[in-house]
Amino acid sequence: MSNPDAVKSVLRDLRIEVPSWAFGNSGTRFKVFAQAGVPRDPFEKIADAAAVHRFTGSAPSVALHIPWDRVDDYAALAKFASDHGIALGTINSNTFQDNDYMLGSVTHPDPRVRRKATDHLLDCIDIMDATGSRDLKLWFADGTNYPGQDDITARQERLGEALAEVYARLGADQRMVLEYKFFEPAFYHTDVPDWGTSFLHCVALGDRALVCVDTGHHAPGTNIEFIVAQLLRTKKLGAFDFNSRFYADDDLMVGSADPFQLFRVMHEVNRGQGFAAGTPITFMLDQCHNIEAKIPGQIRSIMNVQEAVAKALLVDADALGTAQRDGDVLGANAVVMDAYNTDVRPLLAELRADQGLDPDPMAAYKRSGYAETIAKDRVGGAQAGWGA
Ligand code: RM4
Ligand code: MN
Repeated sequence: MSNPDAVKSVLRDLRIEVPSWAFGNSGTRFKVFAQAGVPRDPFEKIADAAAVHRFTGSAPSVALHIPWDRVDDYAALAKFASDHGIALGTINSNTFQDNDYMLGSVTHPDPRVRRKATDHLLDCIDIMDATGSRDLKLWFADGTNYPGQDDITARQERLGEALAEVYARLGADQRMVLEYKFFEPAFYHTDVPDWGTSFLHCVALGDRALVCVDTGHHAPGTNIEFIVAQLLRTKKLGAFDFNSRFYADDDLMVGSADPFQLFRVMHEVNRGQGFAAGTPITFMLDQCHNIEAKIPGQIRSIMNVQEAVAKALLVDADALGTAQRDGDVLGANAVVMDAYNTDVRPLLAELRADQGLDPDPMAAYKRSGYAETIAKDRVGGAQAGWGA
């Protein structure tokens, strides 16, 4: 697809979900830097997510993290979101911040702890019923630090049992997306370290269990686009958690560390029909803004995703196919590089103008005074962060 109208029409329908935790304070284990105007409760996080949508037109839903976003009445929270022009999206579970989980959650050797962790996942589905969310996102911090610490195989069996119980509880329109991460917080072995492990469990569960690719959860040099292509051809790609990394799970703004990698990923998504109407893929950001302002950090990230998608859509599929069939190595590579090296910013500015948006979302946000208003209004109370 190299026609600009077709590119615009895909971009108009592209929906990128933002994470509620991106609006709270975050940092490293060395220091969390508090910022003025940070939300003090889930409602204020939703208001900030709605601001990102107002300026980008591309972020109509916000993912929640339980228990960080626990409220008494989830239907009321969903109503608050819809009054602000957005919806509640993926429910992210948390089985990593309780003392009981020191040796694992659903893979823990003690059945009492496994029960507690599984019950939390079931509670998350109750919340999805109230919010109207489609996806339950599972990320397990489970693993061991020392050889021999626990039985790796037994832990896989325990994981499979817990997942089967949770899967059986899903409603007909609900799905489970299973994230993998190669290390951290466990250092010797991780129970869901790679796409293959996630894939095996999802295949065993059924059609509504799908793999989530968090771009930051790979070893340096991993060919992430290959994983994406493989999951697309086997119909097991359910979601992305987008972010950038230089070293570990840095959770930096997507497209900031390696925009070319993001483009290569988007090229495979496009090749695998991942942007087609009714796509099964949830495109989500999973980021933290430790030192930069959070709302514009999210706006910039959405723009980075849009740029990578636009460039991927500009790849001339016919020319590429011809060059590939002819064994024209340099020609095929040139087709891909021509698309990547196109400046798509004017096209995106035009699209925003067509949509009645400001062509420059960053400048429009700055001018809007929203940052000053929340800094003035949100005084007192406890600012949100990981764990609140
Ligand atoms: C994990 C993982 C999850 C996210 C948490 C906050 O590393 O990426 O998706 O919910 O961090
Ligand atoms: Mn993630």
